[in-house]
Amino acid sequence: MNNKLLEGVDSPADLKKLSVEDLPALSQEVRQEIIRICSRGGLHLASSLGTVELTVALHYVFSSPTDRILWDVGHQAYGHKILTGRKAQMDTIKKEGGLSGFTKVSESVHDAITVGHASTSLANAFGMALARDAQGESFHVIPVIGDGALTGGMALAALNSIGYKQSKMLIVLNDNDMSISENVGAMNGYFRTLQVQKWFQSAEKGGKKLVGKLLGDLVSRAKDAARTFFDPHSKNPFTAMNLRYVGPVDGHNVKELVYLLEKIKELDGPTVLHVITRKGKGMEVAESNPIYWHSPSKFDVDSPLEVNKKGYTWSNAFGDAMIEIVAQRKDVYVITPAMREGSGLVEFAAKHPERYLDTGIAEEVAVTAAAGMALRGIKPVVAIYSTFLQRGFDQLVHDVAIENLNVVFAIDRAGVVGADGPTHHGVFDLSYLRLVPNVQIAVPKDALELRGMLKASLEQTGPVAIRYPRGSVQPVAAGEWGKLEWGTWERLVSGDDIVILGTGKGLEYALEAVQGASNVGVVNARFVKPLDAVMLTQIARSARAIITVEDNTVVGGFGGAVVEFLAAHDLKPEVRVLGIPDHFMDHAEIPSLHAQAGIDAAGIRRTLETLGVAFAAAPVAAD
Ligand code: HTL
Ligand code: MG
Repeated sequence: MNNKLLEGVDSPADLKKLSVEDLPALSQEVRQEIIRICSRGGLHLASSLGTVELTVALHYVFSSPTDRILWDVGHQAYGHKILTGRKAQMDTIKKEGGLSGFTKVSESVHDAITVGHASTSLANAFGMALARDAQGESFHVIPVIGDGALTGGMALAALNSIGYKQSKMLIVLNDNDMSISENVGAMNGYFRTLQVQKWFQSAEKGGKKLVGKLLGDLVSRAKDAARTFFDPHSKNPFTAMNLRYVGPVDGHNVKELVYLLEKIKELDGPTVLHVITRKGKGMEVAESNPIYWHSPSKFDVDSPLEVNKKGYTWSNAFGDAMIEIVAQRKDVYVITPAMREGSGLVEFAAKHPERYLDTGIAEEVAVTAAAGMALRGIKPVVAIYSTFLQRGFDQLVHDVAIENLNVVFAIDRAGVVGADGPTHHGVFDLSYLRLVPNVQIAVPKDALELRGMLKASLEQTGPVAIRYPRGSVQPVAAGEWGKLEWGTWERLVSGDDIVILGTGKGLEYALEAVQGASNVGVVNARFVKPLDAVMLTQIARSARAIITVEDNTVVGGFGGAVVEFLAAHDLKPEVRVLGIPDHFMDHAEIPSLHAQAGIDAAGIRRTLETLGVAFAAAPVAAD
């Protein structure tokens, strides 16, 4: 592919040297480049394909870095990275040491915010606009938010403040009628009733004047009727909040977008530009299955195919268990905040729509709706990623834990998650859950234990969190639930000079680490709260040293719980706490992050050596 236009573009300033007539061709080059980069697999393809023309138009009309373009979530910003001087590094995206998969302030002056979680762009833009006005500056603030991200409470609450303060900004609503799954919600339903204003395309010819005049009229606050433009409805959710509304317009007509943006740029106060785009635009397979192509596996650019990427995962084990549980008891309800695919719930949602709720990207609603269900006799299971439950923390405390409601949290992607990096690592949940009274925390070592814990959690009083990592796990036959004694730990390797207490991934590594060591025990510390006080006391009385291993921050996590317990009971073995260090770990492959943290087998062995453990030489293979 000959990237003759793109070759000359190393910054938005270079882009502005092109003629408007060149922009469709440039967009095609950017699009082909995104496809090429994403063919490596594991990258956010479809979202970035959908924003190509929008990206080109925004950078053509506005002047980054003076003007601030804020990409919500940041997963659709590959084109933005390409056009803002990072073209040559794009092949490093999401690799260790390479570019982030999202926008990141420390990565480029053109990245206005550091993101990964959805729905933050509007409040951030609001703050920037207020700061600008407070300091007498005049740059433009342009948050770009997807229809999925707009389902988040934070985004909606920010609109309320923006409409109230009337700060000048341009909110671009990038509406492709998709989140990762099909988008949900009443507002999304309303958007579908709107038609793209085709007649606008005639602006290129004779209509330009008229459009210019009508946009001009929008400036006039007195003319209420002119406050919505293009929208056939006189009121919509935005105008109701005192935001000027323009749209919906075709998000793939780059020349039209440029024309429109240039006009809107002159308007004061807050304006919403509703842009209709197609997720996966320009790549046939991605347009027809944007769910798969949201983040596809490796593919061939010339003949892109879908492949089953991950084998059997912890998420699948959870989803399969829930299908069986719902068949056995009718009082269970599964809730996901917009993560049906990632949480292993595709089949569940299809089989049990009457027991399934997708709240959109609204973790707070997911948790508090679960509280409401629990108050009325339903057993809710909130399927949620560790990193996204951070959004639901107050709801967990205030709405669930105080009344000791039996809400089950199935916490997926616990631990470091790899290439998505610090915004997505789930390394705080053991700490932030452990400090909440009434919450019990379980960490399964395998799929059978997960199933047993899920089943038993529905019989508990009070909230239960079950956390498991990203990645694959051995499947278990349907009907198998194991024999779990709730609240107890399990000795897996005997030895009492030094005992390693491992949770989850940490346990897996501990089992590997003790090979060839003598008198080092390994315990499956599968309950982090409450701890197995009986077994821990026994161990602490006999062992010279205890090592705790967890895929969670060392601050206030499982190791912290053990140390607190020992101090409270005046038990004094030496203790080493291994876990994720107290700094934000960058993106890298999971094993590499575990090695950096020193919780992999080699790291545990090094710790054992500092405690004087010698390892038998590895057996030499006979020829
Ligand atoms: N919850 C929160 C708070 N943040 C994120 N990022 C997610 C969940 C997971 N997530 C994404 S991208 C995405 C979700 C739900 C869909 C966003 O839809 P939107 O954009 O319409 O805003 P689109 O893909 O262009 O259609 C990631 O983690 C990357
Ligand atoms: Mg969308």
